[in-house]
Amino acid sequence: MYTQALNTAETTRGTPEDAERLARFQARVDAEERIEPNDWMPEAYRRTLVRQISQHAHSEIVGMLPEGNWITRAPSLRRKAALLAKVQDEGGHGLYLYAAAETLGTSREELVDQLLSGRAKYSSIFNYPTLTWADIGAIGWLVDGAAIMNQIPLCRCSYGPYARAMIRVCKEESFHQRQGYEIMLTLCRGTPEQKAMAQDALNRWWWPCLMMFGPPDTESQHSDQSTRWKIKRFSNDELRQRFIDATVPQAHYLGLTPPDPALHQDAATGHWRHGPIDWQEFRDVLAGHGPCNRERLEARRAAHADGAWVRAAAAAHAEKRRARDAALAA
Ligand code: BYC
Repeated sequence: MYTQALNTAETTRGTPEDAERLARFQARVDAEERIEPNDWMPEAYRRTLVRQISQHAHSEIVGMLPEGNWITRAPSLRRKAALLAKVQDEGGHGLYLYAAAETLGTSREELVDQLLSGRAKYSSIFNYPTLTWADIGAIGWLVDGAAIMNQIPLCRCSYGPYARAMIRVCKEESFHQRQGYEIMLTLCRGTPEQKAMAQDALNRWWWPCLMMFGPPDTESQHSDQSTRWKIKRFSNDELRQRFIDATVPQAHYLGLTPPDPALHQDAATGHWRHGPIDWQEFRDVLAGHGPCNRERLEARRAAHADGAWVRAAAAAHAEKRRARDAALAA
């Protein structure tokens, strides 16, 4: 339905009416009004949102895998319960986000198909392995910490369904970040071996976390337009800097050192300045050559195949209800 409405709008591209509609749309965005699913929107705005929201949804779903790997090996019942809840939260975030993308006229099946066929992107961070229990602490502290930094501004995104979904997601991410930091704190106050494990996890996750924010501003393709549409409120580099400024003192409190010999605090501004990021590694991971890309997609494909009977049962149930309702209405 929405797609049809949008296609009709697109066919008038270039006419004075279309220019006026575009100007009205931009004025609404500038006035901080929320754009809702039934409102007119430029096709490029719709496509940008479907791209970003679906990549975000895929990231949540694939993001369940590295941590899911440790549910059976969590060191205590309490740790296991918290990790299980966290991974379930991520599944829930994926579902909200797919639902938000569906309000833009795409179907869940289409989006899942894009992920499983390898055509869709998901966050680079989830292509790294979780080798020790400390990685679960590091993911909560750093990956969820980076996600919060990126997602709090998305609560003010111009597209209503995405912005509203982000409010609950951010509340849950904030609990995830705290539980991760608490795991790190426990390890850092433990034996020298446990502290070394925490440092090793920080060494492996630090740089990939900085890459989560996306390419440097000079290379970001979508930032300018997304900022004009108030989908993005801050640039990739601005959010990366905020994350570093918040996280370096937390690392120091743990007695850990980020693996960057060039990291230093700018005396004039107080900002922590980082050394060069290996953007070639980022490009390789995006091109499918990260340490776990293949494993992640295989796991998702297997999960999808294993769930085929659930989809078939749900479809049969829905069909039965439809037939019963039709019989009652007749
Ligand atoms: N990984 O022009 P740019 C989470 C792509 S947190 C992979 O700057 P944009 C979670 C980008 O998509 C992680 N791809 O793009 C946390 C674009 O490719 P296409 C998910 C990346 O959109 C804890 C190209 O590079 N969070 O889920 O303006 C536990 C050029 O980039 C990455 C979100 O998705 C990357 N790191 O800005 C469990 C938040 N970075 O589409 C789960 C919402 C960039 O042209 N997304 N690319 O082929 C965003 O805020 C923005 O999309 C980004 C990129 C900041 C990620």
